[in-house]
Amino acid sequence: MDPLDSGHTSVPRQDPDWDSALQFLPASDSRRLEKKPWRSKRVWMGVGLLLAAVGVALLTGLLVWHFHVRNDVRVKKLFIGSLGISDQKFLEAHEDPNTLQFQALASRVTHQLKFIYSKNWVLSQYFTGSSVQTFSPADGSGGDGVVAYYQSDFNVPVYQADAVEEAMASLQQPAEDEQGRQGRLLLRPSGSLNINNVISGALDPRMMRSSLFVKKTFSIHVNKSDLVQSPGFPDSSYPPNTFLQWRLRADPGNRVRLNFDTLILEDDCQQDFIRIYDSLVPMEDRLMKEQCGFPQDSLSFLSSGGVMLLTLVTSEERNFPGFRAQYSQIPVTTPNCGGKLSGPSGSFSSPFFPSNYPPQVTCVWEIQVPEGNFVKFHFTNFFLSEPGQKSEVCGKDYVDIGGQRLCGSKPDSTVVSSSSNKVSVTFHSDSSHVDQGFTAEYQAFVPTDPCPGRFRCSDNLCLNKTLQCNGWDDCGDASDEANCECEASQLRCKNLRCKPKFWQCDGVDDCGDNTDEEDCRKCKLGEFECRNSVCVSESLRCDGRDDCSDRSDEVDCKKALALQCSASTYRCKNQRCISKLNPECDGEQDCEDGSDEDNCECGIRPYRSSRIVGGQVSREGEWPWQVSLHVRGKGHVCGASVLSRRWLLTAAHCVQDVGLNRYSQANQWEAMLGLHTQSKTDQWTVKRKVKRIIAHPAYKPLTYDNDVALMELETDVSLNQNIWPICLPTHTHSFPAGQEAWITGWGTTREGGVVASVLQKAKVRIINSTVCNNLMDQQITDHMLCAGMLKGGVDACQGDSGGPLSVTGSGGRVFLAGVVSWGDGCARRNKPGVYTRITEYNSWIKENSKV
Ligand code: 4AZ
Repeated sequence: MDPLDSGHTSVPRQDPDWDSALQFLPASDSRRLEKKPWRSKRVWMGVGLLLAAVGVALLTGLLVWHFHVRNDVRVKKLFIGSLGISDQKFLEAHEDPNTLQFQALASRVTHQLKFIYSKNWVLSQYFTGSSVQTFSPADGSGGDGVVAYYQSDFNVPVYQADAVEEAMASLQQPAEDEQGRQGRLLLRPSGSLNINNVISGALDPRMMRSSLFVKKTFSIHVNKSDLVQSPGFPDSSYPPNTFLQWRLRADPGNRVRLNFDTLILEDDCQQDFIRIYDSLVPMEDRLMKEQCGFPQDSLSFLSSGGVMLLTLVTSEERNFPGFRAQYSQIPVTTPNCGGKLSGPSGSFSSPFFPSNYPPQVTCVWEIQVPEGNFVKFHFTNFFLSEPGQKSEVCGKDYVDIGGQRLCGSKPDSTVVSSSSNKVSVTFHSDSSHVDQGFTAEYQAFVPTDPCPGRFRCSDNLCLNKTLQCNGWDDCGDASDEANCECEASQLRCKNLRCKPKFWQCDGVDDCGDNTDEEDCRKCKLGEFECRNSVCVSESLRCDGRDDCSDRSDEVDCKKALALQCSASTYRCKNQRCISKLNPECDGEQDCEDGSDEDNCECGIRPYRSSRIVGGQVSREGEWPWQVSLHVRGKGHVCGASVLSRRWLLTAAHCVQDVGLNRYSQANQWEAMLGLHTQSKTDQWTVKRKVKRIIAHPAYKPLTYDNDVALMELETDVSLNQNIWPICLPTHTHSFPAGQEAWITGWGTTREGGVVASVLQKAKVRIINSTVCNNLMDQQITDHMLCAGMLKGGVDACQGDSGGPLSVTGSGGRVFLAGVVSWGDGCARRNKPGVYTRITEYNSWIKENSKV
């Protein structure tokens, strides 16, 4: 080896005057080249050591934090459950926690729960205690067997919360398998209870809110039917920060039935809600329904067995009237769903329809039609919705027709056909979440001619032949409107439907594919066509100004820009103006100060249970702002709308003296609120004397200009499911031409006809004022608004005057767009109804009534 290769030769000269700059030797200096790796190795070792030290420190810190600090962050987990005890007999004393029998059995249950948890290493570490809340007899066991309802508490480190949930879920398997073999839970100390079923789940966190300072439980036997209601109902709102539960028990062999006639809660379920359980404790697995707001669907419930729990949770703010429900019991055996159905046609439905079906039922219908026929099922109602249900699988609640499963909700009627003459139909509901169910009709058909003498839709639905090519989709899949010969007076839409030519370019998509509104543009590129056909620059859209004069350039503007105030901008309470059209009560806060969402209890239908020319009968509670104004000795004379508990709005022409009739005098009138059928009052109807009438001072009897009047009731009315105020639109609220609106009233059902007994409703559309003015001989002022159907047939008529023209806003609340005022006859072609334009009277109404 060359000595120059030895590392020792690289030791630098120890020259005290050594200039570091001289280290940079030319590459050919071999000594310098050998010296450098040794120095850099030392530097890297230092850095490495430092990094290792930092790493160790970090790891130690993490471990300390993990085992010390994180371990200390604990959450309280509360599980609610039930377990069956097969070797005990239920005694009356088991309902009363103060009895020795209750306490003795409760103590055995809590011991056994402790034992069960001790066998699981996760649960045993964090379990803090159990308590038994109540007992009930086990269902269908001939008197033997008890169900214990319990609560178990765990104090769990945050990072173990999921593990505890999993461990609790693993206990949920029944203790015996299908062959009756003993399962894990029977691993129990000698002398313990024979537990046959354990179900539990974490309590909903909204029921554990620390703000809930009123907590009460009521125990009710439902063998005598009676009412249960929220505190204060109906005279006052329910109290804040409350958690109430009603335990409902039926006699053995019976189900609990609970029918709500009113439910008016805050419409945010995070705040106030009721929950109904198929249990005596709030177990998630047995939750039948959660409800808040003002539901429209069926509120009639049945338990699977003999118990039910109703809970009410309320928050600090926004308390509403509450609920009232009737409880009763019915034998478990009624109705006997399923069975054999034969013959060429028939019908069947889910148990208790239109009430919600009970949980845990299975019904099987064996249907047989004559040999050689197939069966067609027509579901006229289908509501089997359940959270978490996957429509491809239908693993929760479902209807199975010969292997084809249906679930969820189907708003249009559904038709399913078989390919044999025998079909088995199964309805199944699981243990949680119920819905209204279904009604079905079945019919045999000859496979070669499924609709003898009738029109056949592509899904095999049969229709009256007159419905074919009538311009409307009666099949539901439009097959009745395909391949139609259009008449000369009709235009052919691209989707092959025929529609009157008159409807072309009227701003409404009558074809359904907008063909009748295509090629109607008169405006140039870069211009926006207003609904009234005026062209304005595209740049003027959504600038907060009414450039079209019908505000249509400000429709569909998503953003609420702060803007300079103008006549057409919405002014917030803080005097700032925003560009969004109709921001009031749309459920979104648009003003900085939130004032656009103040006073927005109006315009909802608290509860819907189940003339006008060309209309239909309305459902009870569908138009809770509709009032019938009666004159003493004459009965119904005019309509009106509820604005508040004290004030109504009607037409000025209703309150004018006519000959000897002193209609302008308040004492002549009686207001009927919450009325559905004339001369048929119920617990929701309120009759009030009128204290004061304020007709608009500028009302002109000759022209019907300013046809509006306020009526003050002698005393306030309580709002209920059939009495609720309509929203008053602000001055800038837009009701553009083409918008859908509803007219309601007890007026005559045809020109010169007789008044209706049951409240009628009809759908109309707002009509462009310029078009209307031309059709109505230039008699339409800026204080009027036209609505109707230009083809005729649908309109308000005599006796509807003073009633509302209701329009639903984007947030679902209903606004009073107009008051029925006048017209040229009723329902005549090209003669729309004329209404008082309420946006023009917002200030006058507020000044006079303070609503
Ligand atoms: C009326 O006499 C009346 N077609 C109300 C509305 C209409 C016509 C007449 C509109 O009360």
